[in-house]
Amino acid sequence: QGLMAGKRGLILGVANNRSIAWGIAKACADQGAEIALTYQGDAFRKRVEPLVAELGDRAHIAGHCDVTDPESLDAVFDGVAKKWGKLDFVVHAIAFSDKEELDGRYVETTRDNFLRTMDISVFSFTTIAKRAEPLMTDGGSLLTLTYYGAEKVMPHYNVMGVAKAALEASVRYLAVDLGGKGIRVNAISAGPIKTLAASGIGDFRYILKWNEYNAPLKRTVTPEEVGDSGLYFLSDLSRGVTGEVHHVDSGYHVVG
Ligand code: 0WD
Repeated sequence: QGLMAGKRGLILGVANNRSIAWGIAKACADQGAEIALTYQGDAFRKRVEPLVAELGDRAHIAGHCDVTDPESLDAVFDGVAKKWGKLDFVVHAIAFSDKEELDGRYVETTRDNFLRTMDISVFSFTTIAKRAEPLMTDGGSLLTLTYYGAEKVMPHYNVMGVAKAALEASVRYLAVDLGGKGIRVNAISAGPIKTLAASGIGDFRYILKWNEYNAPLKRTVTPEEVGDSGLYFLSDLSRGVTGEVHHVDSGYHVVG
């Protein structure tokens, strides 16, 4: 029963119960999807296990996955192939940059952190799409998370803004590559939400307040709201939509 009945999907990037990926996982499970979640290392395993238990038999853990370690990605996709034999959707909610460089000037970015940020936050989506493609035998939906700092200069977002611009371009190229197989590729550009990843961004509380005062809806968004919009992209409701970057930001992008 539900919009996601019969659909099976892999969700990467749940760190805790405030993660955007968790908002999406709940929305999909509520509509009947079966979900596999990954965690990054043992520290996150303890956080993710009780969340998976909350979803009952709708969810299971697909294992440890660090996107900088291709073997861990292979293991996760092998596991999914063995258990399900196919895949209907994948959510990529992963990004990383050195906290020291999410403050001050973009021009100071080091080569090491630039490459690492691009690897974890951009290339990972492409390599995940490549691994998902052979499993999406009835078509499918791939979804990633981006931020307005890709389009406009936002304070302290720095190298992550450059990475998100590349991620949004990847969405368009992947949409063309995979469209012939009925695989759709989209991104949600979420407004600022207080999560673990966001806590690394300098002056984040100020950014939240700024959005609250200036966004048309006069408030910030929640992981549940991003989850409900995610449901649209992962379900057949959006079957005619691909290559899209959709803002779920209380409308901030029309004024910012
Ligand atoms: O305001 C926000 N929170 C926004 C977040 C606004 C707009 C977009 N986003 C994006 C983020 O850039 C990211 O792509 O949403 C996505 C999800 O982020 P989140 O929900 O805000 O953050 P969080 O709950 O921390 O989940 C991101 C997780 C990591 O957590 P940490 O706290 O360690 O950064 O991504 C995972 C990790 O669990 N992650 C990795 N997973 C596998 N391999 C890796 C890696 N190498 N690095 C980070």
